[in-house]
Amino acid sequence: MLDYKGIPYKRTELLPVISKGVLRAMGFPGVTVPAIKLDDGRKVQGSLEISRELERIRPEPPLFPTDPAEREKVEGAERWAEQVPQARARQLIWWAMKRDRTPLVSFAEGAKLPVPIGIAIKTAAPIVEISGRVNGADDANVRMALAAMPEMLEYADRLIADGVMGGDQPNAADFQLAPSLRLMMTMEDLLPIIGGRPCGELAIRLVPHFPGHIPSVFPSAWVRQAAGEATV
Ligand SMILES: N[C@@H](CCC(=O)N[C@@H](CS)C(=O)NCC(=O)O)C(=O)O
Repeated sequence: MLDYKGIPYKRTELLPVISKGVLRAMGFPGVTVPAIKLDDGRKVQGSLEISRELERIRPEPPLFPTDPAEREKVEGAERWAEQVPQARARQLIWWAMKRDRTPLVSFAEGAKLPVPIGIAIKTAAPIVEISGRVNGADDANVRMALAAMPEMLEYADRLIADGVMGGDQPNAADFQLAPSLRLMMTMEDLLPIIGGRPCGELAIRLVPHFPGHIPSVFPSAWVRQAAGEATV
């Protein structure tokens, strides 16, 4: 959204879990990223709050339609993307990391971390454990997220077909959805399921390069469900 609006910024990468303490120390009210400190010192936290604040400080190009009815639809899609795909992406990824955290290295490509990446990965077990717990990355939630994948992707495709998302100019809902789907597409199990669809193409268009690669990790029956194939 910052790039789209042409707002210059400096990006600070934080390690999961440790990020909470850093954000608190910096005076942010909450403990989650994304979090932005503006030039005037104001702190804005949460992706929904950030899209609105950016729209206020730099209205062009717009993230929301001017027509109130159209805006309502985009806000609804943005909220859905923040609540559903965003949360499920985290559960899927942390579940996979609990199994095998070696793929973490691939996600750190280009990141400026305070410790060498090899050491960060070796000592990441508690971070993975806590992140898994905080995000509900357990078998039940992951099975549910995978079983609900066809419905979720169909809903996203419908929003695109209805013109709420996926227009020539990206809006706040596009920017909310694309990174979550793109993150899911780093998983070998999910790339073929999401990739060829309109929502997968949208994710690639908005986030052409997303570091990270997770080899096949889910039981094949769960993947078949995610693909919408009947399971016995
Ligand atoms: N839905 C919020 C939540 C953001 C969120 O949960 N971010 C994660 C990283 S993807 C985080 O900071 N987790 C650390 C924590 O929950 O303490 C948003 O879109 O801003």
